[in-house]
Amino acid sequence: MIATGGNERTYRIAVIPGDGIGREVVPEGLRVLEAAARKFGFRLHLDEFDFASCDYYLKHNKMLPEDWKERIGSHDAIFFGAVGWPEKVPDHISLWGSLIQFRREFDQYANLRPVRLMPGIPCPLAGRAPGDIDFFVVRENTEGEYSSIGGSIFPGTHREVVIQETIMTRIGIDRILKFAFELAQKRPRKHLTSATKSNGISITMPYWDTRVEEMAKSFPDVTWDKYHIDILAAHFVLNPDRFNVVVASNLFGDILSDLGPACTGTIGIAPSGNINPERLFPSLFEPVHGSAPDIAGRGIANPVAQIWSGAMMLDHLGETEAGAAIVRAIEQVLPHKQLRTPDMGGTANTVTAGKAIADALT
Ligand code: GGG
Repeated sequence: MIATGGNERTYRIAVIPGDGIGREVVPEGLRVLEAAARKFGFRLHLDEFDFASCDYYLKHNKMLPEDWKERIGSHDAIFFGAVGWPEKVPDHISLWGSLIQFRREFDQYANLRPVRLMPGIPCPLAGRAPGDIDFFVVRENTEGEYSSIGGSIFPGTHREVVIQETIMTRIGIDRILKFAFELAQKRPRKHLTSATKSNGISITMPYWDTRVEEMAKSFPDVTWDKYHIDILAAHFVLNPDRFNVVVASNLFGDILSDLGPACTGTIGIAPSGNINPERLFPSLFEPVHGSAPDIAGRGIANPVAQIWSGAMMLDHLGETEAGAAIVRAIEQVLPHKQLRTPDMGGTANTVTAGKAIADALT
């Protein structure tokens, strides 16, 4: 935060629209953030960057400039759109060259992903009303299955062998479990669910389970249970109302945090925070959805996930009232079909939906 004299608080935000619909939803996120800043008496100093996009890669043969850490590392937060355009750059190159660098180098080890049934959105599960589904997926964000350690032998022959390691460290598991237990402790139901696959993945996953048992001893007021990921996925669809905080490895957390919002009607509204809880580095806020090249440029992308990610960013920066007001504005707008985008059965375009939320801020 920059102290600007008087009572005014100024936050320096690195804005990275990225690819595809990221470039359409980020402006709507900024529209709402700026409306919130005016209303709640703080300022946003926005610096926009063109890197971490496939067009940048096509020009420079890399996703990020050499000095990217210096250029965004002292900002208060990063507001990110989406990355990936497989017809331009293979997905693993664009993802590993950008988002995963940010998560690792800025030690954003906690990926916080709310799943909530919002008013007005047709829920694919019968008999559920807003309030029934309201939980968080906490995804480990810096290790696990996303290791990039491995290799191949005999490439291109019938004897080809391809190996990729999973990394689980005691520090890495303990810190994400502590984050998740602390979150569960703050919520009324004080319950935590851990997802593994300890019968099939016989070394790393049972280790994760033992660390959960150990960590739980420090949180006697939090109840907890554990599931294998396969049956947990079934419960997400059949009984999503039973969850409160769900903690999982990098890959499992990524899958669950698409599945959860899909059970509430659309992943187009799902926000996320890639958090460095110690605040040694900027945290990054982005929609769970990707760049959706198939609908990019048509003006129909749902801006809600980006706008809600902005609310999470304000909450993280200490502007909790402004963050809560944005979520309320989203809840007020969504019941109106003419203000929702087509993925939610509505008729609005991206800009109309964004403006409606900015106007609804109270
Ligand atoms: N805003 C989300 C985004 O751009 N996602 C790209 C992606 O494929 N992410 C995979 C991941 O988070 O593991």
